[in-house]
Amino acid sequence: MSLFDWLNGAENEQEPAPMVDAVDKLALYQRAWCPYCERVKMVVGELGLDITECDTTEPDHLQALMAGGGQRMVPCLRIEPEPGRYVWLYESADIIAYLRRYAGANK
Ligand SMILES: N[C@@H](CCC(=O)N[C@@H](CS)C(=O)NCC(=O)O)C(=O)O
Repeated sequence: MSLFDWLNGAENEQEPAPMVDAVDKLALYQRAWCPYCERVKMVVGELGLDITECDTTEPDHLQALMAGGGQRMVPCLRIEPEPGRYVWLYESADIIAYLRRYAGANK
């Protein structure tokens, strides 16, 4: 990183999650009574996205989330940029930003 980048706070930038070209490459891990999940699901509805939802009160889904993402926290968006490779995106605000970017790129 150059001094210029460092002075501009580049060390705080996170690598953006990879974009996909189809909604079947996304899955939303969530559960009922989670306000952060509801926030994401409202945006999913607003954007008209038909995203698979995985309920983490089901043991198989919880196990997949913990094994893949490393935390049990929901919501988490599972992104499959290449067959069999998964990126797990936590944080409702980051998920919403990603979904808006996805909807803009896949009109
Ligand atoms: N900052 C996170 C907060 C998410 C959060 O706190 N989710 C709760 C459920 S509402 C959770 O999964 N907590 C951890 C746990 O239950 O193990 C976000 O905005 O997504």
